[in-house]
Amino acid sequence: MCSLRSTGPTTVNVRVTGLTPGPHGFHLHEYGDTTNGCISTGAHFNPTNMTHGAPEDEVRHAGDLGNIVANADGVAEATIADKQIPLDGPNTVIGRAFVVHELEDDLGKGGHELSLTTGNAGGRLACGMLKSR
Ligand SMILES: [Cu+2]
Ligand SMILES: [Zn+2]
Repeated sequence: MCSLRSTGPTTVNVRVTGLTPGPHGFHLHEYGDTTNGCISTGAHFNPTNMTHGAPEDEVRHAGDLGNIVANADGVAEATIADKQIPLDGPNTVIGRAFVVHELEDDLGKGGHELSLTTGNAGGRLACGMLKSR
């Protein structure tokens, strides 16, 4: 059976523990590959060849999901609904990976040399592959 999904948003329920309190960049990266840890997940998923931005921006990577914010106990919980991360079709999230970063994602507006590629979000703390259902 094959199923096609319309262009409605995909909802991601996030819960990450053990973080430092505060914002952490959260992205969908290109590859669902953790052979060498989170570095193997490649760059931000970017099928339309855009620069890095905020989830609400017109110009953004499809994988740019902004920041998740950890509370004083180091727990970040979020529900993210986004139209650029479909479950089916050529730009599917399946086979890719979510990555949580060390630092806050500046959403492309920080003026740092990495702002327009990674949001200057620092190292990769955790990642998780998306396998097909
Ligand atoms: Cu990332
Ligand atoms: Zn990006």
